[in-house]
Amino acid sequence: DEDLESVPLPFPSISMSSRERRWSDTTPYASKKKLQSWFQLPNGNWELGKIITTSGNESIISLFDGKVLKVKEESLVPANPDILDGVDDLMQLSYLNEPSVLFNLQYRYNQNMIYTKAGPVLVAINPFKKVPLYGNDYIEAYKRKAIESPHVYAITDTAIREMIRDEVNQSIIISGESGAGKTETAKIAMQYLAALGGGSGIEYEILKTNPILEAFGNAKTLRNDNSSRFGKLIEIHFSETGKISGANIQTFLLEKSRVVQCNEGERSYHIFYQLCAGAPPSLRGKLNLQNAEDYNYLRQSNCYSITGVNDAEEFRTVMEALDVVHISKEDQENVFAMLAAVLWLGNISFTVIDNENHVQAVEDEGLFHVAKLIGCSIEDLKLTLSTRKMKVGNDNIVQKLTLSQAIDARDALAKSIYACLFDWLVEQINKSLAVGKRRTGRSISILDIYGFESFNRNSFEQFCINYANERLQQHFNRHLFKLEQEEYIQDGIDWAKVEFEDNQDCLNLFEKRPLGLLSLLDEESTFPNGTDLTLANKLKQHLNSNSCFKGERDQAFTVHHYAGQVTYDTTGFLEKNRDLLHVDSIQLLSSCTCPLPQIFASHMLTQSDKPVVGPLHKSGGADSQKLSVATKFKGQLFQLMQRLESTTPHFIRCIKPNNLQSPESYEQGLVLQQLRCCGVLEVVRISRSGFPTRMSHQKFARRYGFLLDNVASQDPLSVSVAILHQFNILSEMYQVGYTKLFFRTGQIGVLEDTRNRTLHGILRVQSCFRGFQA
Ligand code: AOV
Ligand code: MG
Repeated sequence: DEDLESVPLPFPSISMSSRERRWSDTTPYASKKKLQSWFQLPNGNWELGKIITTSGNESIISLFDGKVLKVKEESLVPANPDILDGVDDLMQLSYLNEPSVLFNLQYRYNQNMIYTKAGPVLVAINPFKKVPLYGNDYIEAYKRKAIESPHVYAITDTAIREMIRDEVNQSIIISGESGAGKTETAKIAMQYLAALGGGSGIEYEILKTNPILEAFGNAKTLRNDNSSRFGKLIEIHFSETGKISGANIQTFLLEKSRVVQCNEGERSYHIFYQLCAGAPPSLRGKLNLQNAEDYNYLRQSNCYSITGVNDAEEFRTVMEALDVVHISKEDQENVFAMLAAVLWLGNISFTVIDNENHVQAVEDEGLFHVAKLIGCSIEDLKLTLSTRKMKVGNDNIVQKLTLSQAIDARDALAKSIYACLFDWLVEQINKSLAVGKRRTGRSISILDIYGFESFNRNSFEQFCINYANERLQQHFNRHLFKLEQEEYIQDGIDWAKVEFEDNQDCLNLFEKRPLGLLSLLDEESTFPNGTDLTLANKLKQHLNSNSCFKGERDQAFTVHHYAGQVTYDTTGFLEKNRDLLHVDSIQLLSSCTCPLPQIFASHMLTQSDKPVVGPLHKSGGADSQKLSVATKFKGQLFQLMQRLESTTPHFIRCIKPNNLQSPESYEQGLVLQQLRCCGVLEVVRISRSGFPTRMSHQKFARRYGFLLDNVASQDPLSVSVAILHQFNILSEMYQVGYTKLFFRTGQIGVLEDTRNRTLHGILRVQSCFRGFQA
């Protein structure tokens, strides 16, 4: 241990850029004897050992299982002294390197301490089991600050306090790969907000939006049994007294292809299985509901249930929740009718009617039930699914469809109905949660989007999801690295620059015009003769020199994302990006006697960005012109980022310890890869080497000036300096900038405590005094 005393704190390295070396501290230390050290085993895992002797550039180390090895000095990485085992902020580690961080997180994880701070960021490792960290007792303890251990509650508490103190809106931004725990974390944060800001009853409604949106927007994937297939920003508003006054939910790009198609072992949206399993007999009768196995759309993936989940029970929870958010029984029944209609659509089949392979929908129970459920005639439905009205010159003609065209028309209708239903539900929920007239404009937003995904086969959906994650990563980088560095430089502060993995190049690959992925995709989508193959060739032709891009065989391409390489298969890209619904289908919906299809049709028409070319009145042939899916999504993401920019962000990074959704295993390699790619370790480094807390001279003087024994000057800078001196804040713990004071982590805490104690004292004296007067 004496040896350790003499080891200097490693100083941030300035120019190590290679990924592998970024986190190995380079402090020469191995000449010290008996030091604990990490040694990397051939399988990549790290093991702790003690250095026995060192000669030349070779060391003899003994591992804890008794093995003694001769190793190259550079293969050793310094370990921290035992006293630092399991520290709750990685910033406290003397040696900041990958094995030390991994070990620290694992040490805590093994004791159910799934939360650890990495400087300003909260790291949450998915326990995949119930951990005793939640509920009213814990909420109360965090509220009273009786517990200091890192937690979602603690970060949410900070957000509330800063919202009140600084009068600035806050955001809690949760990121991580698919299955890492974002949605659960978002719910835990909402729970805390509801407990602290509750009282009006609206908080209960807000919590009940979760089972509804999860039923309609989550599904079982190969990565996560409850995977979010949409992005969500919930903005929770507060009144002047700090009570919740309402909320607003914005959703992003629901994966609608899942309604008509999903992979082996995955499921469609939960609500379909819940409805089939849990609908009460009267509803079953009205909707002619069958078992999930009887519907083609649900049958194709060969997966109907999720271990540990009772769909029937979940259905009751959803129905109750719909009541709570004031969706009338009548509307609820309409919603279920739409779901049943979607399911029956998938059962509609076609027969060939001529020798040109044209088809017609078969008049079987599928066709019959759909017509009944949406409220149209069987004949109209049959025509819509089997023909397309065209305008050739001045003539209106009716074109018959081939089998694949008819199936596309049918599936497009099913997807549209479902996506419209989802949007409509969110709209109803927002009406119910609407912030009253007494809005203060103060809010805390929680962002929970679909996490980074990489499957064996990746399609348009993964392309969009991973693009969104790329944007979010940029926001994270901007706040924690770029802005930080810029602010230091602007204010004349001297500090060591930390290298971080900037993902700007990858974003450029997506967004650059005219030669970026999105532009080229849109261009090809507007060409009548464009196909997924011509798209792939075009991408390869224009982007092959881009270092984030690689053309692949067949019609595939690879993108180097911040979180790893993903190969996308362009099959289906154009169709999904165009996302066209036949005018005939919109026309059918608008003529239905049921209220929801009518609403959907009018939405589709008003949402198209250019007027529809004579579809409804004249029998024109054009499909409704609208923005492509990718472009619309990009616009949404830009808007989202703008909204987040105006808030103070609080970041939570969710990590999954294994790919099996299992509580038992902690795979070092997997955790490390996530820590590396999302820059958690750089954040620690920057926080440790930097001055994360800052306050303008004015604000600092105003806030703590009254604590001064002697006030010699009114000038904010002089007052600030006097405060720093009176409280003996060590000079290496702060820097005085041109406009602001910069503090190392934890320094402002001392002053805040004194301030609170003093204020408390003053209040007590005042109330004693009043009591005395009375
Ligand atoms: P995600 O939101 O990050 O994935 P979830 O929040 O759905 O991931 O978490 C996946 C599963 O992990 C949950 O269903 C729980 O079983 C478990 N889990 C996560 N956090 C906790 C926790 N704090 N305590 C207990 N179990 C937990 V995705 O939506 O797929 O990107 O698109
Ligand atoms: Mg999720």
